[in-house]
Amino acid sequence: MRFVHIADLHLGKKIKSIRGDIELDFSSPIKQINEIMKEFKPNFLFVSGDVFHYRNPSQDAEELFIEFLLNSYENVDYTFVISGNHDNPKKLSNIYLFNRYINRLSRKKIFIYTDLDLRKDVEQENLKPINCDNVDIIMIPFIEYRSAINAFYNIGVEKEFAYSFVHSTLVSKFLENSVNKVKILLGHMYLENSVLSGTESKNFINSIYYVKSNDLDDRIIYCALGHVHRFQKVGPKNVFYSGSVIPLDFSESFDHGIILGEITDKFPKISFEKLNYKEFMILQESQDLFEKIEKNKDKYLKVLYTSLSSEVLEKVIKFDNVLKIQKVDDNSFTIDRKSDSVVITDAFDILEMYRKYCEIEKREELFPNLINKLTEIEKMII
Ligand SMILES: [Mn+2]
Repeated sequence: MRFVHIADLHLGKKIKSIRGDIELDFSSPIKQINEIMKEFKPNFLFVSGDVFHYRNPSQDAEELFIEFLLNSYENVDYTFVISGNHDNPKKLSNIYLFNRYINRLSRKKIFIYTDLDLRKDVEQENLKPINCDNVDIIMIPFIEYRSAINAFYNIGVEKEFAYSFVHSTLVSKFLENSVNKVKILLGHMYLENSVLSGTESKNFINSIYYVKSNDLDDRIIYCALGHVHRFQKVGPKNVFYSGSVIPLDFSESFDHGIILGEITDKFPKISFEKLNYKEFMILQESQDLFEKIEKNKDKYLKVLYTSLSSEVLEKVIKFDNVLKIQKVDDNSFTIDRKSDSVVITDAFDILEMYRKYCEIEKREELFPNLINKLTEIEKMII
């Protein structure tokens, strides 16, 4: 049995730049994935969440995804899609309406499963894997912390373990109804010990969202994960993030692509296929800055400087490939990403979460006025 595992497409994502919003090119990577599938002929395609970047994706982004799904009808027997934290579950369900109809007419199938579906199945005690050609597929879309905790409010597990516990409970419920030996899990989650990239949503990659590797059942022979944007295997088991299919901003200067897998006798063999895409590159102020900008016409550039004159800067921003310029303090050009993955200790503390958001995203402090208002509101709720 052969499969393709992709995740974190973030279709429609735009980059803020000195010349306005730049739309990333997704049609080329999608085309490449289609071509790979045509050649590799997988039985299964796994899309592990974050299909769209914005909750209300553009018409173009939506069209691209629908075309991608139609293409997978040609090249793949079974396609599975789960929702990620970026996805609007309603949007994905609506796209699924068409596929549900086509599914009835075709031997080939497409399944889209969102957190709303999961919630419904939990309520109706109807958690069971989808069985295709003697393979059991378990799907766990991204679950928001609060709804995870609400679903299992009386579990009596400490807060920091609760989220992981909810996942292990769900997996074992699914497994109770699993009959086939080959069990595959699709999930959109932040696994403990995974190595982050720079573009995951800060609100969903803190320690309360940790899922422990041990909570992923040993009987699952391949975990196709999404959420962390860097391709990697986590731990000794066959737990893989395929990473985002293309770099999503300047913090992702490592290889991006998709996973091809083949399972014989319960042992998955995995290979990583890098795609061709436009790269992001950070240039530092130097004597040969203009040559470097010229030489990297095919990349998106960000220029860091300490002391360039405004005349030089004006010349710099005339180059189409320069998306950002940034003045950095002192002579160290190091950008500290560590401070960006600040641990948010209490997900119930809205004020604290918003403060962190402002600190990380906007790099500014909260207005005292807002603090007072929010505190008032909180008091009303409690
Ligand atoms: Mn993502």
